[in-house]
Amino acid sequence: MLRPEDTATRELKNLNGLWQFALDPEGQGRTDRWFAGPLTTAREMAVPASFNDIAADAAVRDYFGDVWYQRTVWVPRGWEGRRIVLHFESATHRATVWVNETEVMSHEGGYTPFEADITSYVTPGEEARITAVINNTLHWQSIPPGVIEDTQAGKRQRYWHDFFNYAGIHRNVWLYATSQAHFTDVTITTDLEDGTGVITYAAEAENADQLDTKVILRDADINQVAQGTGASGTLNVPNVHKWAPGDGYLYDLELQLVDGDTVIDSCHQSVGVRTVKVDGVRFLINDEPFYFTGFGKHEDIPVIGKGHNDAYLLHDFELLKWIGANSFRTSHYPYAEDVIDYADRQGIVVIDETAAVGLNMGLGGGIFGSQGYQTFSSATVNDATREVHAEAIRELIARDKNHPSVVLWSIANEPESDTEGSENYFRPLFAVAREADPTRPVGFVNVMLAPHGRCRVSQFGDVLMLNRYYGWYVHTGDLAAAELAWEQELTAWAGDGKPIIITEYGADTYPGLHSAVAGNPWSEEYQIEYLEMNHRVFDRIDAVVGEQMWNFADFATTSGIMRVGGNKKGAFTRDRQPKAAAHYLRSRWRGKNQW
Ligand code: GCB
Repeated sequence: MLRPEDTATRELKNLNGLWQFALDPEGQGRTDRWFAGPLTTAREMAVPASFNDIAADAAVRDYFGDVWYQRTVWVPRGWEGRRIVLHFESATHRATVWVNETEVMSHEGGYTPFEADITSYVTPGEEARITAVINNTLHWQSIPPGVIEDTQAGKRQRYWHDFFNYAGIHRNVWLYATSQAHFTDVTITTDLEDGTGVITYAAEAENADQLDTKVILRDADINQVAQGTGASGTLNVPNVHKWAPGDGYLYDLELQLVDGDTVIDSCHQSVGVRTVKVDGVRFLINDEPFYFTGFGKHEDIPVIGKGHNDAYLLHDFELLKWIGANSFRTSHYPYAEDVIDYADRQGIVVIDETAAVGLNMGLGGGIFGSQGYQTFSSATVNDATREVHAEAIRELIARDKNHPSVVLWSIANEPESDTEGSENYFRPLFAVAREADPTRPVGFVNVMLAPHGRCRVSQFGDVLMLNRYYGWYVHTGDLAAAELAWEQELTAWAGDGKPIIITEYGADTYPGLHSAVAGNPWSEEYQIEYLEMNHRVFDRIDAVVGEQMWNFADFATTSGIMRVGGNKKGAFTRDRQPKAAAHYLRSRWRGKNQW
C-alpha cells in the first residue's frame, strides 16, 4: 500500500477534524444499523485523538467496546471517472467502515493503515456519509492481548502492558483520487559499491497492462541523477550522498505510469541510500559500527493520548537532538507514518516494533493487575493469536520497508520466552519477518524473567535486545549489588557473540523530589546514580552496541500502586520538561554523537 499523497496525477482530501461520536455500551449499533443515517448524538470527537481523556468522565476514559465515529464529505465533482479511495492511517484496535449504507472494509490491529476503493459507492459532486465503528476491546486473540473479566462490580478490561489502553482514530483519515491505472506499491532496497549507490526498485500497479513504467531519481536539489524504465530495475548513483545517522539525506524517486508521452499516474518515494549489517558483535550502518543512544518512547500526550500531533513530533525530535540521542524504539507499537518519515529526514535511527506487548502472564501482578493465566495455551495466546501477530508483522514491514531510518525489526516486547510454548510460538514468527524483509536484522525484546541460559527465543534473533531494571525492580536502592548482578548477566549474554542493545533501563523519578543522600529511589539524584551505574557496566562490555533509556518522557498507565499518576521513568516529564537526569544524559551522549 502506498501512502496517500498529492502528485501531478493524484488528489488528496483530508478528513481530520470533528466527527460525530457515540459510545455503544449495549453493543446495539451494528444490529440497529447506526451507519444507515446520521448518528443521533450530541457529542463530537476530535480526529486524530484518543477519545479517552477528551471528556472529563471515567465512563469515557475506561470505556471498552464499540464506539462510533461519523462525518460527511463532499466528493469533488472533478473526480468523475477517477478511482476514489478512503484511507485510515490507523484505528485502535479494530474498525469496520461504511460509506453511506455499504460496508466497505474491516481491519484488525490498532497501528497500521487500511483502505478501500469506494468508487462504486459514491457520486462525484454529492455528499457521502462515512461511519466507522471502532472497537478497543483486548482479548486473547488480539495484539496486544487482554481479557474481559467478570467481577462483582461488572465487567473489567484487563491487559498486561504498562501503558494506558488509549483508543480511537489516532491518525489521519484521507479521501483520495487516482487514475484507474495506478501504482499500488513499490519496494526499494539500497546498496553501496565503492561510493556508488545502487538502488533497486520493484513497483506494482493495477489496470496498467498497456502502460509503461518510468522512474526518475532526483537529488535533494531536485537535479535528476538517474532514470530507468520497467516496473523493476536498478539505478546507479555515482558519488552518492549516503543516508547516515545524523545526516538524513534523501533522494526522491518518482514513479510514472506512461502511455507514450502522457503520464497517467505519478507517485513519489523518498530513498535514503544506506546499508545495515550485523557482523559478529557489531551493528554496522554503511559498514561503520553504530552505537545506539536514545530512548524507548511512547505516543503519549496530555489530553490527546495517542493521537498524532505534528507540534509534539517536532518538539520531541528537537529534544532528542538536544540530549544527543541518535535513535529510538517505537515501543510498543508502530508509530504514525509522519514520525518515521521525519526520522528519515532527520537522520534518526529507528528500531521498529509491532504491538505485540504483554504476552507474558509472569509479569508483576502489582503493576499489571490480577494474574493466574497461562501465557501460551489453547485457551489463551494460541495459534489464532499467532496468526494475528504474523499479520501485524507483515503489515508493519509492508508499511515501513522503504524507510532508511528503520534498521531493525522488533517483533515483540517482553513476551514469555523461557518455555517450550514460547519457543514454538516465536520460531515461525521470525520466519515471517525474514520472508517479508530479507534485508534487515530481526529481533525481539527479552524480559528480565528469562535471563541468559533460560531464554529460548533469543536464539532466533540477529541482535539481542534486553530490558533490565537492576537497581530498580531488583536490588532497589542498592546500586553496588545491582552493578555486580547486572555485569554478571550481561557478560553471559556477550558470550553469545551477537550485538546487544539495552532497549530499556530506567528508574521511576518524581520530578522535584530530591535527596542529598545516595540510594534514594524516586529522587532525581537516584535516577542519575542509577544511569551512571548502568553506563559503567555497558562501557565494560564490548558487545553492548546501544543504550536506550526507559523512557523518553513520563507517560499514562492504568492505575495501580506501582504508578504515581503514570509511569515516571521519563528523562522528561510528560509535558517535556527535563529532569536532572536529562542533563546528565546530554553530557554523556553529546560526547558520543558529534552532530
Ligand atoms: C518494561 C516494559 C515497559 C514498562 C517498563 C516499566 O519492561 O517493557 O513497557 O513501562 O518495564 O517501567 O516497568
